[in-house]
Amino acid sequence: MTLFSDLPTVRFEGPETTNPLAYRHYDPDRVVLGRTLRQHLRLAVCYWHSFVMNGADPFGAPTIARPWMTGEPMAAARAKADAAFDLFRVLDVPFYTFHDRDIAPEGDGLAATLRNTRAVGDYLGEKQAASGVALLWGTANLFSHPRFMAGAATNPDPDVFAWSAATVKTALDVTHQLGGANYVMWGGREGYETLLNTDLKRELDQMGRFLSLVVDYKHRIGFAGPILIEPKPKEPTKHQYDFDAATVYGFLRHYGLEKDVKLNLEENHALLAGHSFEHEVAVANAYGIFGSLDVNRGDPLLGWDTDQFPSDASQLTLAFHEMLKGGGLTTGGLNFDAKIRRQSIDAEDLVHAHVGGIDICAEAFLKAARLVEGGGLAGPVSERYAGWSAPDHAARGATLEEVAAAAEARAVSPQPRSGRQERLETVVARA
Ligand code: XUL
Ligand code: CO
Repeated sequence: MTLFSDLPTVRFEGPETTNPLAYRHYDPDRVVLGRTLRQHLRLAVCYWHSFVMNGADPFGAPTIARPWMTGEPMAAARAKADAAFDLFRVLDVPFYTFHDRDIAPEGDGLAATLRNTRAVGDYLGEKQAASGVALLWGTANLFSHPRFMAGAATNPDPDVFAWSAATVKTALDVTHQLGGANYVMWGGREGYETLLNTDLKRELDQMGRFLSLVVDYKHRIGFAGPILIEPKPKEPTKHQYDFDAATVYGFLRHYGLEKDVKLNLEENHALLAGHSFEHEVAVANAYGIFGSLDVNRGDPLLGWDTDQFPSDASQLTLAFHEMLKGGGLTTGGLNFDAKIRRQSIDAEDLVHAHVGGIDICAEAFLKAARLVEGGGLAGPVSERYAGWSAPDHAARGATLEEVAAAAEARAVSPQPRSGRQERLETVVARA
């Protein structure tokens, strides 16, 4: 028996249903743009917020108690896994994600901790085989324990760098063993509070070296999926090194890693960086490093990472539209890196949160697909740039003098043309 045993699997009942635990938009078998919604969306439940989060905040004690939060730690880890896979069954999601510390407890020292990770990894393998649920990505928690307070790869203490390497090696081994489609690295505390105590160039070099070691190892063990960096501009450190998609691309180029590493983009991280979610997806596509999405939202009135479930399709539609323009998801997926609020203490709150979030994703995706199918946006964009197919000076290899001569030879000066923004915004609103 788990907290979710009594709940049936949530099914698609269509937009008219009054059943709160039914999907209105997420019909997993519906075919759009040549693939089913299940194949397009590749939905994933995250372990940490759903099964580890206890509602504690800086002002108060935990509010959320689950059966697996007490007792012998390894038995509790297995009970947590049983409950997790039961929730995946209820939601009918194809994927899940985890940090090593979400699935298994710290042991007494490094070797014991790594043994715990591997042991629960074996147990998760059995759960996957029995359920058909697959691992979208694994990752390592290199930020919660005090040893990581000054960073993991960027720590001034080389022993923390080595400890982190051992931790990632095991998390990647377990992800590989479980057939994980990607491996994620969010730069937890890779950043700084003040330059007064920080050698920024040295820390970037350490981070570049760490990532190179991980990429080399991934190739040696034959892990086929990409390594994904998850950009975030601030929190927990004042200045995170993986600020946004463009910053990470510059970093990857500098250390020669742009072929092996892609991005896991998160909606509210984009907003915290002063970008829209769709901007980050477009930048990743432009550089060929789009990987996966964390689809949790922020709150426009709060300037931090609230990790809320999506509740408004319009916040995702344009990001999904950019994603579709780039060909859609391949190894990546849509991960709910989202948590219920502190007062949502019932297990059923987790179910409602995911059902609502999944439906919002489906609604936004279907709208994005209609925008692609309708061509109402693509046409005007190609028209806008149509002039570039004609002139000689557009040819690659033309020198500055040749481009200048072409401009001087033209009799008329270029004519301004409307950007048609409002017309296009209306196309989106009406899709
Ligand atoms: C933190 C965050 C992480 C990553 C995985 O803001 O998004 O949970 O998704 O480490
Ligand atoms: Co995230």
